[in-house]
Amino acid sequence: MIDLRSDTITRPTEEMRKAAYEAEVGDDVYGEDPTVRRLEEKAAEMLGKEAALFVTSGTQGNQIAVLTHCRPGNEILLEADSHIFYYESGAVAALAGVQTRTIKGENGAMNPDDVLAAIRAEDQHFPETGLICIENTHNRAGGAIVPVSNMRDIYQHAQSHHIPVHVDGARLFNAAAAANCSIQEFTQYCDTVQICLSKGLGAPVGSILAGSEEFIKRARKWRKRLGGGLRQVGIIAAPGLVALTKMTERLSEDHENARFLAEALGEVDGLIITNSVDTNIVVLEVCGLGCSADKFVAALKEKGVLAVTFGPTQVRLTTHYDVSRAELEKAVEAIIEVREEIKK
Ligand code: TLP
Repeated sequence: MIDLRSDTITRPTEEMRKAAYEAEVGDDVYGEDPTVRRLEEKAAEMLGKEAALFVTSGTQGNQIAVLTHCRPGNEILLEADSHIFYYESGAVAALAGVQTRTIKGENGAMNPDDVLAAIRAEDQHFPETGLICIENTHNRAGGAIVPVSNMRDIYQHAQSHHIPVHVDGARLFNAAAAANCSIQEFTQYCDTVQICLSKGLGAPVGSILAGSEEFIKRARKWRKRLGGGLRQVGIIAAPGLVALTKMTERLSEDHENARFLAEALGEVDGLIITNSVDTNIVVLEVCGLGCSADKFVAALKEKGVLAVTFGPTQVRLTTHYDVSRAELEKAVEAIIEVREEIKK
């Protein structure tokens, strides 16, 4: 199978497996796991923040951020198609007791003026705006990069109202690689950031939440409350360290591969690429074939290619280090065959 469902599906590299095997461990709830400590220190340094926390998943990192920044009854501002709003099972309502106010962005980027206008004034009728969330790269916008200038403008508005900014940076290293800049260009314009080790960076498990010392101290408590305080967890932090230190440099290969897919498929009659293909995601519109995304994805599976539906007639293809150019060439052939069969 050629698996283009997500960059989450990668299996750990040999180096990661070896690092897991050899990891020096201790009880991390006692703060005694040296590998976790190294990972957290390295992540904080790379992200330009005082401290970092190793968490089990991107969702857990985002939820801990919301729980730590907000109080029940707060309102959070976030993009209308953001992962926290769209794909986290309503967790911010269920866990943090906050309400969401969504802002429709363009290519995943909220207009800073819209964000400013949505910040609540002091009034007993209104919820307090507790947090602004930015997603970069933006998944449902097809891996689009939210520009540094956009983050800067939102951050300035937020600061002038004393509202924290959290970045869901599950794929922020993809943004930095594609924009050819340091990740700190982006993270300078947020208070906290969550990055995933288990997406493009290929680790089997884990995310990082970074912010100030004081924030991470409180976040650690929320992680414990959620049952995320783990013990000899160096065994999974070790592959995470490999991900962070060895896998960021190669992300542009995934981006080139996504462009290859987009160019090859963009020429096929009846298929439209709807995203800007900034990074490792290609979104295919199949309505021109008169079929649903479900039908298209099922037919593609018969040909040995896995993709996910991304809307009623949209299909997402994601490149990652476990898929080669040769496999992508085969995937293009399979997609063309499926198109021909559906057209008949
Ligand atoms: N995204 C997954 C699915 O949940 C949709 C994927 O295959 O793309 N933030 C962003 C921007 C994400 O794309 C994801 C995962 C997460 C957070 C959550 O990460 P995990 O899966 O580790 O909880």
